[in-house]
Amino acid sequence: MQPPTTGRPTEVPSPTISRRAAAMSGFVAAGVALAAGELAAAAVDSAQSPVTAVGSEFIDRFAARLKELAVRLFGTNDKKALVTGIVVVSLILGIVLGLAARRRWIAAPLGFAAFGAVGAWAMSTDPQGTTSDAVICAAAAVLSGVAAFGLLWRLARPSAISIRPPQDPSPSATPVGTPARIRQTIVDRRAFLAGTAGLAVVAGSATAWSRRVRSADTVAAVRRSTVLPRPRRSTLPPASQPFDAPGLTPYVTATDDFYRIDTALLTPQVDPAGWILSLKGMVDSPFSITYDELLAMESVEETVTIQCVSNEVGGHLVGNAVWQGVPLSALLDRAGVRDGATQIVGRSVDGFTAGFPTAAALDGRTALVAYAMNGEPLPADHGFPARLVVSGLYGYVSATKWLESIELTTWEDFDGYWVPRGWSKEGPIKTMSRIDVPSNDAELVAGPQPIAGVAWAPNIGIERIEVQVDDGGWIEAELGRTASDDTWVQWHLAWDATPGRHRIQVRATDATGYTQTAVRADPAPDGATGWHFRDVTVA
Ligand SMILES: Nc1nc2c(c(=O)[nH]1)N[C@H]1C(S)=C(S)[C@@H](COP(=O)(O)O)O[C@H]1N2
Ligand SMILES: [Mo]
Repeated sequence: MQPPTTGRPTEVPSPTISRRAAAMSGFVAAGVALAAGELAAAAVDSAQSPVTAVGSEFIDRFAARLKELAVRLFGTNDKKALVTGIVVVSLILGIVLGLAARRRWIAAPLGFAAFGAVGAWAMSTDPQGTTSDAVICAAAAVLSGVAAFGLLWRLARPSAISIRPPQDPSPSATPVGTPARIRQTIVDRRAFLAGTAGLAVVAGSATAWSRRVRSADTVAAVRRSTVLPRPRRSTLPPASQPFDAPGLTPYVTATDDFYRIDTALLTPQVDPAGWILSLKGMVDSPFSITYDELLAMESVEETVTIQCVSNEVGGHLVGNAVWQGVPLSALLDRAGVRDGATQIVGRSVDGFTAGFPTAAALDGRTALVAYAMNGEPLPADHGFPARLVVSGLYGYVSATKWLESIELTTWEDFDGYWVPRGWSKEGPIKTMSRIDVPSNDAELVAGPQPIAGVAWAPNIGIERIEVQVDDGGWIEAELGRTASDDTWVQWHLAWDATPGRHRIQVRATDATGYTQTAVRADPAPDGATGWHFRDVTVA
């Protein structure tokens, strides 16, 4: 407590708030502000809140530029970590504002306003945010934050009261000259604690409720009631495979097991009722179609393996699914591609873009505006209501999810999302093979042991798989059946395992006659290379 500096000796010391109470007030008020922002976002049914908009901005602006981080960034856990980071930083800033308010109270409301401005700016510039939603959410956050701060500040401020000195029962103990009444400052600690706890609980429940509302898979219900049309043609997986080995990747990847890669902090929940797909740019007759119109068009079902450029040798960012959709060429024919339109750019509702050569859509390969995966409408995570699937191209240059427009432009005029972030403009999938069985560091018994895995060169096809154990010769493996050259192939080799430590390597040769290079390269900037190997011990 500060000693009185001026005035009469009996004056009450100027009421100051303890550092701890000030920090606590700022911390809780920041939490209230964040919660109010989430609540407002849920109330106006905005795809972004101030927090997620700042997170999305962060992804687009900084993190993606660090290639190493970018490879991992897309994992869902990292997205949670990013949101947690933003919340923690905000709460710390709240503490700083609380402490600053001890010197100049106005610092707190000004700080909250600045805070809100950042959130509003991020939301209004986000492809999934609107300026009006941004203003509503930021205003709710700032007003609630300042109100909560003001309330806690009042509760924390010592109040001056005058009390009667305690009456000591033994008269001799009463010093001479004790005044009849003294003035003291007290802090009602109970009220302050009740205030902080109450606000913290309210903020916590509001956040929890808003998060549930905002992350709800609203697409799930629509998907259930969607009846898929019958495709004109189906290139379906073979009914059976010639071999199986425990641990071998299934030929068709179950939708739930399919890898997921995207920059979206929250999976876009696109209501097909309000969705249209536009074909525009360098075309003779631009047009837009609704979800029902897309489903009414003649469709095909194709089995296609797609892969992420970030996949490491031996990695699992690759999957094979049966995709149903409208051939991209049918939509392009209807629009009439102009001469010189050398690039097709898919744009997502979340602002993501991917561009690939127009030639890829017209050279006869499988290129679809897909709306179904493995016999069901696309799940939200995989791009509902529609996405692109182009055989032979990495996802980052082709497979735009939550597709909103297809724009024809020139190769030079536009770079997709990942290109300015250091990834190659062209992204043909590199011929690749992977060992699934045995697992790394497996301990095997001597005798017959399966060596098996998958290999892929979508749009080209795999010609031959060879396996090498230690320094032995390359032995050709048996290949499984495929739906087409758009998919991976399972391979298998019966190995007579001999005791000792062994290194097993695999390499694929594709239908062009190209054999995978042994040269190890990282995924950046245009896909990993090298032979996958497994080290095992045989006893
Ligand atoms: N809208 C959008 N579409 C996107 C992406 C994205 O970040 N946003 N990522 C692309 C990348 S890098 C890949 S590898 C594939 C992955 O598709 P999947 O998640 O269905 O496996 O989606 C592509 N489509
Ligand atoms: Mo990717």
